[in-house]
Amino acid sequence: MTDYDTLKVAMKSGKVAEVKRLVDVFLSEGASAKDILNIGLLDAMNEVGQRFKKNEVFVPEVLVAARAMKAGTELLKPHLIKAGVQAVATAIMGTVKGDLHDIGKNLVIMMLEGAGFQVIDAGVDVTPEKFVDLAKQHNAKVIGLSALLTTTMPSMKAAVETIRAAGIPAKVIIGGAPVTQAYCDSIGADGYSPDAASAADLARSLVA
Ligand code: B1M
Repeated sequence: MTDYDTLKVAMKSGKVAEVKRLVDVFLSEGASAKDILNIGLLDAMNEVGQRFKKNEVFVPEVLVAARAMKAGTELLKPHLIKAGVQAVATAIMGTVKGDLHDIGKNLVIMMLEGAGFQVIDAGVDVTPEKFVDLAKQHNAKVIGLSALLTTTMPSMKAAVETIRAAGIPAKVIIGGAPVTQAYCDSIGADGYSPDAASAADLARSLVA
């Protein structure tokens, strides 16, 4: 029998082909897709996230682990659908209007996916109206806003105001290098986190 530790090690070191091979072996041995996802892939991704938070690993390590997780998840998808396994919730994630930085946003997306969310990537330079439209369309429970420029922080405020005015019940979380908890409080967002792993923890706690 294959063991989950072997799968976790392969995932944490970003070995895409090995992760795919092990997922196939687990499936052929009769393991449930839900266990492979939760005990193997999500646990490993969570560990990478926690180590990233403590500066024990850095962006490249997170990116390779996330790529391996994606490859494993793709193989599990049809089995998860058949077994009726649902995502924790849907989250919309985008960089706010006027801002084209997307590396941090993409990391947050990976961590959210690692935490079991279905994530709709709204992209960069996202208008408040687009956040509202996507949240309605996908019945989102979380909307994540990223900004890297002091000049685009006001776009976060505009997004929060537009989302509230439209009556969208989703929790709005914000982050990005210039963003602070004080700014979050001042614009009435539901939460701030300084890094991608904490963003996933925050999102999970807000929908719990
Ligand atoms: Co830009 N840029 N840039 N840039 N750029 C910065 C941000 C800057 C600090 C550089 C500097 O001057 N030292 C500066 C901003 C100054 C300020 O406003 N305070 C700056 C500037 C001025 C600009 C331009 C205006 C430059 C110009 O054209 N004159 C221009 C603006 C374009 C625009 O957006 N309209 C510009 C353009 C660019 C590039 C296109 C060249 C490129 C972006 C490429 C891309 O994203 N695809 C770029 C880059 C790469 C940077 C730096 C070098 C790196 C940013 C990055 O990706 N960091 C940056 C300087 C620096 O940070 N050293 C800089 C890595 C990433 C993982 O971190 O995005 O902070 P970050 O995400 C973190 C956390 O912040 C958090 O999680 C992530 C990881 O844990 N986080 C969240 C992010 N979003 C979150 C959301 C959450 C929670 C956490 O909840 C939803």
